[in-house]
Amino acid sequence: MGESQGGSGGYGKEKAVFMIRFISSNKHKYEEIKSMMENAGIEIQWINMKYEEIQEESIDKISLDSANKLIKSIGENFFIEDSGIIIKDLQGFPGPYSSYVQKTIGNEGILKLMEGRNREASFVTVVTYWNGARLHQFRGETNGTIATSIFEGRNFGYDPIFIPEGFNETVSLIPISRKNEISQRGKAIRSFIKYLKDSGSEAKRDEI
Ligand code: ITT
Repeated sequence: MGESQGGSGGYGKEKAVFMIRFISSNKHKYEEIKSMMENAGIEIQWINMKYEEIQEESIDKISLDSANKLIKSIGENFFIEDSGIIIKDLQGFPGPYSSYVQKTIGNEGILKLMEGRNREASFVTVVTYWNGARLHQFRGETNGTIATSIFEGRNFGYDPIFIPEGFNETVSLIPISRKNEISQRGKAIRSFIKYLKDSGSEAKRDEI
């Protein structure tokens, strides 16, 4: 298992009463999720590790497969999240390959591929949660367009080139609290929080 970092310290609006492990190698995801979940009174323990991902066209299926493989090694409740940017005029590319594409051709490469094309895109996040008995998935999607150049700001992945619907600037230039309100991750995490509250899961205090 990789390094882990608890979410102790100043809680958000409500005092944290429930702790869930979040498995990811991506610090930006952790920071966005931690802030949203702590505001709902749910504490996150970040397990900083890279897990295996199969090659598949569906982000939902990739996430389900990875979570299934993690159940044995993690043991107790945990969640992962998989995200991808889907560019319509590139037949959904990079989609499930978003991480690899970001590390290889990067945002510059995407802008080159976009020359002369329709710039509509959407960003998808799928959260897969193991509650100790079964897996649940929560999905969020945000539509937008690919900018014509890179706008440096908070340089998380595709944020410098993705303009959400209703905005005239890239996500990299939008305050993080505003990003959480409109982003694919924000939508998926809010459904996840609703499930935790509705199912009473967060009332069952986990041993920290
Ligand atoms: P995990 O360990 O959690 O899998 P990862 O970075 O490999 O981390 P993903 O495969 O889910 O995560 O993400 C695909 C890539 O999409 C990721 O590497 C980022 O470059 C990018 N990405 C994810 N969420 C993003 C967001 O909110 N804004 C911009 N880019 C994002």
